[in-house]
Amino acid sequence: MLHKKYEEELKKYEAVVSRPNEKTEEYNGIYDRYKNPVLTRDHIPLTWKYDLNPETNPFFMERLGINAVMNSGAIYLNGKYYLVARIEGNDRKSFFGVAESDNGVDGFRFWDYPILLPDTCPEETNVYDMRLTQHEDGYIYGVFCSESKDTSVNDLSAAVAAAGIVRTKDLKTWERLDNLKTLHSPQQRNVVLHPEFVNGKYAFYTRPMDDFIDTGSGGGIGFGLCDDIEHAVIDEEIMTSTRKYHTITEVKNGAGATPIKTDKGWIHIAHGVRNTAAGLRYVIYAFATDLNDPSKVIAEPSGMLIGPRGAERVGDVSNVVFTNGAIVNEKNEVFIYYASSDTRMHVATTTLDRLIDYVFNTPEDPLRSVKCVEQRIDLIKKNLEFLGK
Ligand code: M1P
Repeated sequence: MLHKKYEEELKKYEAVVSRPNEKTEEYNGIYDRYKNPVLTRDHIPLTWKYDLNPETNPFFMERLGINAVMNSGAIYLNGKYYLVARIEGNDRKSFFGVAESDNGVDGFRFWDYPILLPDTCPEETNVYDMRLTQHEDGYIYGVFCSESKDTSVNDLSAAVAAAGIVRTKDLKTWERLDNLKTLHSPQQRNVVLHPEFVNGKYAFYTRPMDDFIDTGSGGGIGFGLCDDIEHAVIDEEIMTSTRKYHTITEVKNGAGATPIKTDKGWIHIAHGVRNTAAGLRYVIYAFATDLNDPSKVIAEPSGMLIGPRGAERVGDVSNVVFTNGAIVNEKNEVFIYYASSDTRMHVATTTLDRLIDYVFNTPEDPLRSVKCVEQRIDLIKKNLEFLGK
């Protein structure tokens, strides 16, 4: 017989996963936010946390609790919306699970089991933040952070970040390939595979780092080519969107969603980090690169696209929004999936036309206050003239 608490908790779980979502009233003309997160720790099936047998779990206790559900890769397949979420157990270790929805804004349910990646890296301690790329070679690739202890220094917290690579055709069977090697960057995180071959090669957006937390000499989001995806090695990394003084990317930035192809260029939705007295602040920004040379930035709107607001500002790592997945469906509706404060997942929706307009017609950051005021006065002047004042 099942524990009576099971029925109660199951009802709560069903209420959360079947809760309809709706847009908030916040308006900016660029995208809509939603009232409810799309995935939280409460979306984790009870079977992942409890031992349901009253003989071995008489108090109906969580045996393997879940702390957070966040940074998710996203893909649209056969009319369904899939998130490959980063799920963090109470033990701090992250792993991946597939959640599926019919409409992309609510009803996300995890499949019965999380993803068990092939255990090919004995030194790997933690995995997180998978980016999904439907590549023109026919595979869906997942590129994620593979974290190991840094044994070269006498510091218990020292770690090394590398880009792990897996591939699949159905999100069920995953083949693990060699981790990406970048010959001139000691560490890598936030690596994204470009969906098309570039000059006949696989192309990656990278994030060169000297250290696990500090990017050090890493100047921004890099780009590099490799011949063999099964043993991927990048020699030269060139810079795309760079870090800039006194901007939202001053401390670091990193590629997010797999770039979206449009008539005007590849649209990238990435994250930028600045430092504050309250700690690092992560926001989401966008830029575009050339269709024929996806490393060449051709537009970069000023400032952030999405910043942490309201309840999003609070969580395990507060004042953070982070994206590693977006979907464009056949109606050219765009779903930007983002996590807040390393705790839960949200969606912001827009259309491809709006996103293109935002990326290509929003002025660039002029980098100095006086120039920003001139930029704004120019806008006000045009508006007042338009209003006949
Ligand atoms: O805690 C905020 C984010 O920090 C890291 O991002 P970055 O590599 O740019 O510093 C990542 O670990 C990410 O998972 C996390 O959300």
